[in-house]
Parts: sequence; structure tokens; C-alpha cells
Amino acid sequence: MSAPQVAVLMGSDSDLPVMEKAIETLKELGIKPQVKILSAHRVPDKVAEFAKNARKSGCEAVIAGAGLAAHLAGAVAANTTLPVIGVPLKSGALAGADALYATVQMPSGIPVATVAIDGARNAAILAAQILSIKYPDIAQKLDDMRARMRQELEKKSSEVEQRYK
Ligand code: RP5
Repeated sequence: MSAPQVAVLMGSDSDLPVMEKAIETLKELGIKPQVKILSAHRVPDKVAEFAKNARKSGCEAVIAGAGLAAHLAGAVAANTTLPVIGVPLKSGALAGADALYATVQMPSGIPVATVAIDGARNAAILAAQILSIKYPDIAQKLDDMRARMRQELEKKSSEVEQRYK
């Protein structure tokens, strides 16, 4: 069986350094990222076309990262009933607060699950958690990831405890 697919969209190639964290995290969790640059402002027709066809192309969730007046996640959500996770990106005079508000404040009926500013890794983990309802392998990988986080924290805690003994 081929790997489950999640789209990772971004408004510009300047978003890639942050959005790469989503791409890498999806791979770590056994999910195939389908990566595209699609701007809600510069190519609105392509955004709508992509979103309208996403479900039948096999995509199971969409992660959309954009900065400034960040409409990408909302424009995708307007054209699909797949789960859409928005990543507001830090850029410009307002350092991501603009993108956060634009992404999170969707009108009733068209939700975008919004993560923190530059929260691309959490977007991928949330997408994996949604897909884990259907794919037991992803649920197992998420459990393993949590176990590793716990071990790392416990290791750091004992190092700090030793230092201040
Ligand atoms: C947004 O405008 C993009 O998502 C990007 O974060 C920001 C700046 O884009 P560029 O001018 O770098 O292409 O649409």
C-alpha cells in the first residue's frame, strides 16, 4: 500500500525554510508530503483548482503556510472539506501577528486549524494525529515520538539536577 499523502502548500519559496520542518516531520511519521508553492494572491485560480481536486487525488489533509495577509489556508478551506491546517509565518513589519490573525479568524462554517506562528512541525504532527484515526502505523509512530520526547526531557532534567546538586 502506498504511503498516505498530506499536501504541504506555501505562498512563496521564501516560506520554505520554515515549511521544511513540516515536510521533514511528515516523512518521519511515514506520510508522503505533496509539496507546492501556491499563492492565494498571485495564482488564486490554481489554489482553487488544487483544493477542488485534492480529495480525489488521494490527499487526506492539507497544511498551508503563508505570511503577511495570509489567505492561503482559508482559500484552500473554501474549496475542500478535507482538514486544513494553517501555519501563520513570521515576516514583515508585524512579524507574523498579521498572518496569525488572518489564518485563525476564519468565519463560521469554513474552519482552518491554526498552529502557532512558524509552527510547521506541529502542523505536521496534527495532520498525522488526524490520519492516525485511519492508519495504525501512524498512531504507533506518534506514540514512539512522544516516548522519545519523554526520554529526552528526563535526560535533560537529570543533567540539570546534577549541575545544581
Ligand atoms: C506571502 O507573502 C507568502 O506566503 C510569504 O510569506 C510572503 C512574502 O512572499 P514573497 O514576497 O517572499 O514571495 O504571500
